Amino acid sequence: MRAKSPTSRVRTVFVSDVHLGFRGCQASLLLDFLRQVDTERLVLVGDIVDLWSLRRSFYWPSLHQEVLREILRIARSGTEVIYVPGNHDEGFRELCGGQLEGIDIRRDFIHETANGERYLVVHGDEFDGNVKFAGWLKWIGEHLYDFILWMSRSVQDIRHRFGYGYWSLSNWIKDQVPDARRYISRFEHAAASAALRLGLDGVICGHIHHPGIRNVDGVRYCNDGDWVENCSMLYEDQSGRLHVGFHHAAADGAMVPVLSNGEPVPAVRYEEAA
Ligand SMILES: [Mn+2]
Repeated sequence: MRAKSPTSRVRTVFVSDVHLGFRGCQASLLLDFLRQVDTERLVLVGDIVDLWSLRRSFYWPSLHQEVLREILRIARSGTEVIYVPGNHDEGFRELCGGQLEGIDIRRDFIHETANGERYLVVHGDEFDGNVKFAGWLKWIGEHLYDFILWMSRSVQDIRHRFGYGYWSLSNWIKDQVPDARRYISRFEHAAASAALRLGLDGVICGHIHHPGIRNVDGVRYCNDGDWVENCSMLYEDQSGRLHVGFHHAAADGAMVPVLSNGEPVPAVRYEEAA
């Protein structure tokens, strides 16, 4: 049941990179989050449905259908829902400018916070062209990245079985491999420069499955992460401040998910932006 108290209500929630139709999607955690969250505006920042994965092998469990149903229910219940399709759900970009079941579909848009700051909201694959990332990541490409995510989940399952905490192979690779770090940093600069060109205060995007809020080149770079590994979102509180949040559920105390820094994650955790 939703707790509809004015104190728990947030102004905006941004989620992306859900990848419905992909085995790695953490649909049950997302469903749990969507059922609890009370927001005036919900922004879906792309890669909500993974059409690439569906084309490779059709996978559509009822839990994934349930996530779509919950989003439609949120839209009907008076929350403004905006959908910015990404590259994995590029097929929906044809519908940009229109409405579907009360959901506004946009290629990108400018979000104004309660304190008057203006942010470019865009999925982020647009910045790949500006990112001349060398060797490693270019070589592994999209398919191998999917494989790494799958490996990461398998490692996680094994660790879970043996009583170890949450650990993400994919996040570990992103932290360890210099090329991956360089790729992320170039992506952040490309995104920041788009905001700078438009004279905005910042940019809100997803795409690289790496949540965080940072000051980059004098603007605010905000990434809402994903629901494959991080189960993260951005949210704007009533005063207009943006935060990164993580949603993890501990199953019967057997597994307490932790962040990459080793801190335990409560059932719902809203992390203050660094
Ligand atoms: Mn993407």
